[in-house]
Amino acid sequence: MSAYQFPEGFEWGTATASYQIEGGWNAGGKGESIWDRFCHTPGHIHDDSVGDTACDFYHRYGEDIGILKELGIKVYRLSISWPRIFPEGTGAVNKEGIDFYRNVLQRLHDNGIKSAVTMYHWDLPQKLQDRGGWANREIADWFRAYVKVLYERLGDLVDTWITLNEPICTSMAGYWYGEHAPGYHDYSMALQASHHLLLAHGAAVEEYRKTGLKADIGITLNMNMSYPFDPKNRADIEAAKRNQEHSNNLFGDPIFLGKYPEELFAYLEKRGAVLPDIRQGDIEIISQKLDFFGLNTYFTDHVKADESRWPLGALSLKTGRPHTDADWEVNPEGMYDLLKWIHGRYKPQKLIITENGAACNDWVNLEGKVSDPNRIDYIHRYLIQVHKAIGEGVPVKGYYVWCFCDNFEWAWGLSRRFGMVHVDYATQKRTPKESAYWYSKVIRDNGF
Ligand code: GCO
Repeated sequence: MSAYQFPEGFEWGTATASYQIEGGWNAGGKGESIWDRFCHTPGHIHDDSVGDTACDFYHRYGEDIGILKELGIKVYRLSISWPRIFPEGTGAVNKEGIDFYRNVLQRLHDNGIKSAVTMYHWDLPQKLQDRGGWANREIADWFRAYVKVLYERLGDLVDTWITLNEPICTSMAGYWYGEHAPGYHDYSMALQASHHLLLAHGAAVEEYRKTGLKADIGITLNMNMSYPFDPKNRADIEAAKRNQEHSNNLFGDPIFLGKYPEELFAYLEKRGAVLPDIRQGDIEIISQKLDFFGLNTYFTDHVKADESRWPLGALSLKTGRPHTDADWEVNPEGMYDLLKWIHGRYKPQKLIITENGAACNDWVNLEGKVSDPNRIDYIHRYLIQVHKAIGEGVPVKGYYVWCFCDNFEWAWGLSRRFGMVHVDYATQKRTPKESAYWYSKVIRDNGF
């Protein structure tokens, strides 16, 4: 028996996303995505890299699934590239795209690995961006038509469905701070896009329930705790509350409580933001019952009140705690606090941690190995907190490490390594890091 034993059947997994690993950006009939366009336009990516080839998963999935199998991974989370299925966003289905994902899913199945499929992990067809993307309300219908095809053509091979990944990043990073595709800087547009993302999510759930498919369906939200920088300062306490409502409740409340956070909306309006156009019936579509809550979490925020920060009046500051190579604070207790907070507020019947992990400055050493003790320590510490929360009744049923392999980290390009498997981008050679072997043993022992 391990000192930290996890419940029987705990789903140990690892996650990836299409644009970050697949490459083959114009192979097999795939259409252009907003990330192709964004990366091909100079000035957007930290190291000037592009995701054209990434980890070449498009051609090397067989090898990667072999490594997953060797490590004993129980669940593999991957995403579907919308423009691989619909090169034009809507209209004709690209059969080669369907075949590619069927082959991947079949291979996982044959190796006894369960699949968790995200239907949208940020690579929108460029053709739909040309029509306004997430700022256009019609996108809920475009998404509905796309997911219907996924249910029909892949449904027999998928074990878990995830509608959207981190919709707040799609809206805020894409339409407000412009760090992500399509790179706009308009807060009110970002709020409107958030509402359309929620509508699209609801449309996907509604469509799914008509299919009779038995797999679970949920959504992946990224959340984190916001603590006041000075816990005795009234203004900091309020700024932390606003910050947390913005990062957690903006999406969590409408989905799980059927209402938008009113106080936050009142504050935003007072500050001059234009609130989204919410129509009759929208909230009902958005708040349908889900089978699980998918959580991505990495760090915590320490928030100081700062009027000059528009619109939230909140500034996140460092506190002297350790940081990963992504410059994200290592704060495992934040995982425990967050799980308790989600459980208390939303009471999901089932929770899966669909992403957690660390970027580290790894390289292959003289012996051909990759030693990554900080990643092991990070995962170890966070899992201790997950275990504690489970012990107190939080129904966490699975944990997926982000990421299976090093990959294209969005605006950071190839400069941040999150993988348990090292990728040499020049040769595409894979080298499992020490963390991969460590995690493999955790899976075998169902604990540590
Ligand atoms: C996200 C995405 C992943 C990231 C990971 C590390 O959270 O941004 O889901 O695609 O790569 O989180 O930043």
